[in-house]
Amino acid sequence: MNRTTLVIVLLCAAGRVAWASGYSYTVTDVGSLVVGRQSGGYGFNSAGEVVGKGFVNSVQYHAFLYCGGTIQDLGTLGGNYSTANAINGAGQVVGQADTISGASHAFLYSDNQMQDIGTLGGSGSSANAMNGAGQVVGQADTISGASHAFLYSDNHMQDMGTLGGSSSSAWGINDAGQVVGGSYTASGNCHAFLYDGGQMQDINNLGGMSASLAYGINAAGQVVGEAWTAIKYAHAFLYSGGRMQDLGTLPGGPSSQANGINSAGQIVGSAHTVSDASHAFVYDGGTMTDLNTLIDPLSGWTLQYANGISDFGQIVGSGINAAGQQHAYLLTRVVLPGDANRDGSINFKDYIVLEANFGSTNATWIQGDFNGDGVVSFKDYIVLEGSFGKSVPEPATFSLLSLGCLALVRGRHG
Ligand SMILES: [Ca+2]
Ligand SMILES: [Ca+2]
Repeated sequence: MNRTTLVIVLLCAAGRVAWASGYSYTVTDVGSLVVGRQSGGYGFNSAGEVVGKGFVNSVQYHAFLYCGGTIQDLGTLGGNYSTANAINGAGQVVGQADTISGASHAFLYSDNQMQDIGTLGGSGSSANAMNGAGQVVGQADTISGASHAFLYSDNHMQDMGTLGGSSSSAWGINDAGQVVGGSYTASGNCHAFLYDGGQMQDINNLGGMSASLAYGINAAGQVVGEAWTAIKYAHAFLYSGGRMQDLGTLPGGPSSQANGINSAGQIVGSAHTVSDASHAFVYDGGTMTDLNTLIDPLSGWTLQYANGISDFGQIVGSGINAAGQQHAYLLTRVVLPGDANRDGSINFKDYIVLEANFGSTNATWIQGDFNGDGVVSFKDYIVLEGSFGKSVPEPATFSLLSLGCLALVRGRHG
């Protein structure tokens, strides 16, 4: 078959009925520390290492680190409980763990050692996020007993202050050192903040929203979180370019919260459905989609919470698996054979990529080497032809129904 013939074949393929049976993500069960016990996934890095907490008996839970199919108990600071909230590219883990005295303290786990990073003079602290440079943020009790957002760097815990009220907490930090969280104001409302260059800025400017909390920030300084309306339901928000935008809810659901955003601006979180279930969502291109519609329904999973999304499109969270147990999960985007530009559709854009690189050696997927033999050849055309016209499922149609009566969602983790 010469190339002209192939173009004709592809044109004919394009006229066929669109492929409709694919799924956008595969689900990896992170497992549990003890067989039959629950786990939750709260953070991960680009290497696919996942951290969270797993029950070790009916009441106690420990921080875990999952890597390549193996799950490791990170222990505690001497007490009964610990939770890991974030891991960076260097494999450093942060969270909070009980000490022998029963106080919960922020920890930094590095080189197989869990280190107590202390408090701001009070009894307790917790670490919620960390960036690539190892800077840690969270909240810690002060000498006066108030809980303040902190920034921990170079073995020093700094009090970030508040927006004028009694307490604050920090939930996200990017590699530029910008920090987001929530703080009480002098008038007693909790407002999302962006901390940049030593200044804590109130970013609660969404019309009609009386309170807000920020949970995540990407490299471009875009912030996500949740904001409460006058009718006491939280909605996921995106703060970008000085403006806070309501991201809405799943169709018919009353509430949502956004937990993570990657450098491409894709957002994940959780939202209540019309039937009062908590479902993980991805927000991309202006649409909020229930992640449960983007996995194989035969997997048996119900994805309840999504806590982070990587620049590669991997998602970490917690849900109910086919055995009925709540486990941490890792979602990996399915790349369709022939999708050279990875936009979820196999069409002439991919053909043009392959055409441009035809005959190249030491080639990669994005250059058109779909069969992995290193050469862009007719074998790759055949792969492309076999998928031509296919695409991942379209996001569910967004519709607004009457609001249900549901409890307020609070806190980042499910
Ligand atoms: Ca494509
Ligand atoms: Ca090839």
